[in-house]
Amino acid sequence: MMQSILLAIGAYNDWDILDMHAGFDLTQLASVSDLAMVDMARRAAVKAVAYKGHKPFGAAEMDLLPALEVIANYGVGYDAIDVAAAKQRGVRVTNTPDVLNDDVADLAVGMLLAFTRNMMTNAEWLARGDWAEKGDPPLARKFSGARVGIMGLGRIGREIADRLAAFKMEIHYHSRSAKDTPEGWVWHPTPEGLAASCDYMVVALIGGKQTEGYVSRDVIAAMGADAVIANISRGSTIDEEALLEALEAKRIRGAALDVFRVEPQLDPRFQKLSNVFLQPHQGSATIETRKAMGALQRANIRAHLAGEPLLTPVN
Ligand code: 8YV
Repeated sequence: MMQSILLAIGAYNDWDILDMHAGFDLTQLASVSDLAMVDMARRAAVKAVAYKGHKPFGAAEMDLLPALEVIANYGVGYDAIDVAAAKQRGVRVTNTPDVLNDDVADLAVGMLLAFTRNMMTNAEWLARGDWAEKGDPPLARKFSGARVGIMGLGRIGREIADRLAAFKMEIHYHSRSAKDTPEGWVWHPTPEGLAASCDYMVVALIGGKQTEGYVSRDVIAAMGADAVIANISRGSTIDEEALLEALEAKRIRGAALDVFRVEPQLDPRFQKLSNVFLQPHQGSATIETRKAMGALQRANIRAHLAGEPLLTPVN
């Protein structure tokens, strides 16, 4: 019988590679776009893919792997993977939920604080010697006690809201239906209603087609002139053109963004703005969490190959 091969696609950390080498007959590929370059006989023996990346992994890619049984995604968001195409081919898909909730929530709060307390410009002020030369920098804005709106109160959204409740903030949220929350949290049935009701709006939606442009031009228009938007979900959830226009025209106070419609070549208009705090998709990027994500990804693959139930299945 042909030995089954694990195909690891993407830029992995050394600890992941070492573990995969120890446990599997491993083939590595930098990007899913290089799939056709893998020797056909080797491709035909691939049962499992460990996928790390945001490029589309669709029907065409799956068809290059005729023995494929499982795609284990490194990340909670699996919008890059065409789950319907996988289902059609009897391919199971897994992701890495929960292990990254704390990190993503920490970053959301950190970005909002960094933005609203001018931490980046203040650090630059100090580094340039302006403190001694010019005195104190311009005053920042207060964060604690403000109204925050969470767009999408899933597992990550909830972690963000719990943290912000400790900042004495008034918690508003929008999701399809009202959730079981602590007393006083306000549910908004429409995204526009949420946008109109908060000083800070954090987008924590799931990615993919169903939320494409969910934070629409109308939602952005409903935000107050003093409001700030943060996004730690996917760039696709926001109408990016409408957001850029609002930021350029200073129709809203600002944005704290970890994700963009195109990554890593984000729209250069973002880099020209002074009313933003930008991060290069760092939500889950800590050593501890990345180790946990890799471990969960491999645990799913091992479970599948052993005929055991998947730990965190998507389909
Ligand atoms: C990425 C993420 O997986 O979990 C997600 O959905 O977006 C991230 O954790 C990470 O950037 C590796 O590609």
